[in-house]
Amino acid sequence: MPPSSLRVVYAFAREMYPKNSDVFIQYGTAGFRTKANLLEHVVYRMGLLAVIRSRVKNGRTVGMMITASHNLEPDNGVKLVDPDGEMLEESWEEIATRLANVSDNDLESTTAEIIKQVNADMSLKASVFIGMDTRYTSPRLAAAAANGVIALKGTPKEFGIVTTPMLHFFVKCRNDNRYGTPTEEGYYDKIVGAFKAFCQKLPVFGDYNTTLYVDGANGVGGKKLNIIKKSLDGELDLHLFNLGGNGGKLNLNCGADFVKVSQSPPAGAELAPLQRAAALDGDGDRIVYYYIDHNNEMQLLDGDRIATLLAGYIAELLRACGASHINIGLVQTAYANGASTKYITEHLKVPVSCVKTGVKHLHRAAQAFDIGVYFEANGHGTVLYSDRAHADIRSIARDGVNVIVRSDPEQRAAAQLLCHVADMTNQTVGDAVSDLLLAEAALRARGLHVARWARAYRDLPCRQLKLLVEDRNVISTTDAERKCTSPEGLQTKIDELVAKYNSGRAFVRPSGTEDIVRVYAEADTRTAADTLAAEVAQAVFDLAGGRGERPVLPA
Ligand code: NG1
Ligand code: ZN
Repeated sequence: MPPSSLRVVYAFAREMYPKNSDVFIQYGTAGFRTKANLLEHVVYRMGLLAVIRSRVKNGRTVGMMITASHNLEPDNGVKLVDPDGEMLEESWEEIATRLANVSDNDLESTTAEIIKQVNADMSLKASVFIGMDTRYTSPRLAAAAANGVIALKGTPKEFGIVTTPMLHFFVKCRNDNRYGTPTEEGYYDKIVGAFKAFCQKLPVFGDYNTTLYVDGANGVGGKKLNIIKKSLDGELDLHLFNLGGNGGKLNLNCGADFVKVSQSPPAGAELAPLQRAAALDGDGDRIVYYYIDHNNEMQLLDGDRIATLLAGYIAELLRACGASHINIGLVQTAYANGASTKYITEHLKVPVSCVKTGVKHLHRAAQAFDIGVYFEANGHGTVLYSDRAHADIRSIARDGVNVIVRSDPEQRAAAQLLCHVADMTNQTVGDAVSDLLLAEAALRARGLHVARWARAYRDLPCRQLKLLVEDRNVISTTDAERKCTSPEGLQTKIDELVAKYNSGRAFVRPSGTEDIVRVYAEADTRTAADTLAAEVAQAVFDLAGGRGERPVLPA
């Protein structure tokens, strides 16, 4: 592109998307996320960067999603999606941060430097898919994204309001048409179609029933389920609430994050005891299950629980189809409940690895297995199948030919079910809709009632706290964030506190999405977990420069 036309680009940027704030903004675990009114110039610049990224990837399509996920309505954000439908490569996060923070005067030179640094051939075509959530600020930001793409002569394609995982799916399909068709219909055909095909092979039995209540967090996920609901042919009887009508506010007192962190049911839920229910987050990439027991207490089935359900069922199908050469593993973070890790290793006998918080870490670690199940405790996760696993399962399902043995009709039937399970899975990223269908499929196959699912193991009581400090980056961690290496003395103090409690475990880390430090604690009783969390929070406050009020111990 000749320099003169680039001048126009930056003049336009200054006119339309001036940098109106000096607040430093960082590309974190989930892209940029902050108050929506601080984001227009950032999103415009990310449109520029997306074009550069697409060209570095030889013109393959990349994605931009406008969302702040489970944050409240006034926030918004932008995440970039790589050509395989995965999160933006980590080494580009620093580049994104640099471009987002330069002054308007330096935008032109910095963009030129980046183009040189990443060796982008600016004569290539560039294609960028853009999606957004239901926030009222999203359309303006999506327009800023498209304008950024157009400015560098890329081609934007807007998908309107979609879930984050749908956009990831579209990007992958666009670059690899074997995976599916890059449209909303293509997504439903593949994922919902596989669920229906699965159900046709397995009639409902045992204690499973098809009624499921779903909290849509007043966001996009519930709206998409409302579309899907009509095509389920009675295989699932969805009762949706918190769909954004009646003044319901996005993620306010509802949604997966609220249910998980507050450990209480969402507003708007009217559930009979033992009724199975699920909650999505605002952009439809997280899901947790819950029910109200006979004591009127909520029982939570979080991401760990969904991971164990899926890993257990897939391992069973693998055995049933005689594909013991295909290995399966599970990936968690330090937030996984200790009881789940114990259950997976000792009962399911599936290997577990623990990685740093952030889906990109889990995704990468899951790729080390033939079939890798990964979930964060908060309900974000999926299952990945290697090409070899895919090919072998399909071949057993089709003609019984396996690299190891010739399979019998029962093995073939199990492989066919596993094919449907794989097709139901959005393998690009955690997807609440796909995970819901997967969990329902596994419960149906096992004739399992939600209360019996919950009895597989008992979660250790746990508590998460947030804490303000002067500079959260004074805390550094190691061992998949389970130990901290600074500030001095903090880990020793945490070790002392933990040692006082049965089954005690605690760790602290700076959040990647908020300006806070997160504290996690678990122990054998609710009081012990709450007290340990508060004691650790006090230690952080004292040793890591706490701000505001010192945390208090529970009464
Ligand atoms: P941070 O703020 O870095 O803890 C949170 C979640 C992550 C992940 C990201 C992205 C917890 C404890 N942390 O990250 O798991 O989902 O948001 O949304 O739930
Ligand atoms: Zn989300």
